[in-house]
Amino acid sequence: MLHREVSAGACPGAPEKIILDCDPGHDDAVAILLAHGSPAIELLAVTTVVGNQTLEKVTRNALVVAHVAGITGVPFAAGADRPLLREVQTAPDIHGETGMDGPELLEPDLALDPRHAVDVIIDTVMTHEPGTVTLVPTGGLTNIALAARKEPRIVERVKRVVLMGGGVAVGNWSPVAEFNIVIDPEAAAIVFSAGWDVTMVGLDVTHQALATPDVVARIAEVGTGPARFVGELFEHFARAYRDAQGFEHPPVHDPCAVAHVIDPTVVRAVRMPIVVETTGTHTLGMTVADRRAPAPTGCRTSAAMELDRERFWDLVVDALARIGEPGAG
Ligand SMILES: [Ca+2]
Repeated sequence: MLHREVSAGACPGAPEKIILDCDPGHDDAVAILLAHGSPAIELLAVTTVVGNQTLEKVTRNALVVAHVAGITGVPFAAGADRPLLREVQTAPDIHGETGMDGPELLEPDLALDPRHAVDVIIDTVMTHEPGTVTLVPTGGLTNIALAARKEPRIVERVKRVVLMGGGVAVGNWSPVAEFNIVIDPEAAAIVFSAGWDVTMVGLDVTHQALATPDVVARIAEVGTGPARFVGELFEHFARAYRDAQGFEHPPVHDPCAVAHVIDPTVVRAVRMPIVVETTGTHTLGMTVADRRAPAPTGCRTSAAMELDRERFWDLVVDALARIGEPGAG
């Protein structure tokens, strides 16, 4: 816990309490590490959802990351193993057969929380002060939608939802739809329209969060086990994104949502109405954003439009440095 003490002077105010709902996933792994290592974040729980790979695989991967980073005392719980209505779609082209191809994935020695992820989300929100817990989904929105339906009081009780997904007029799984939204568009529609404050950290910014060689070098310089693990993740991720989507350097999507919670000036969002297309013939899963200013009174949705790339990677490198070498005392 040394890094928490070191951070005390550098971080004014109490850390933001978050629940990270994810599908690790290379970029989810970095999101977990950023949340764990940042002094501005208190990680209350990590929950998993089918997405990049099957629920079983992404849950195992989440525990692997916890083991690598020495995360203890944080509940990890498995959630939905399929979308609300649709068939399961995974992303082996990007994330490989394990969902986190690249590093050696040692058998994690951590136990899962016995509760369903949806109950962990509900219990955590309901046992904390109203307006103090931020939900940070970085996978499909199945768990979050189910939690909002099972315990509607969480909608006014959470501080806000900051999700990685969607994009303003940009897609990756279709010309107009992003993976996390299109794999469960009905769940996304529930989450975007629930009435809580939703910030969409989408492809508009995450396609700027590229793991370029200078970033890879900075992470390698940290020189610890977790940093080497990220380096090995990025090697696979770079190859996969080049082959599957023609990217010169891979976009590291999910930590952008965590970065927005840490510092909204690093990932800047603009308020605008956003709805999710659930019936379009060619536009299923599109996040339809109305950029006509001004946003109507009472609009509760925002889209991240601008990334301070330098400061974003500073946050990631700093978090890794603070995590240090788990188990090294
Ligand atoms: Ca993800």
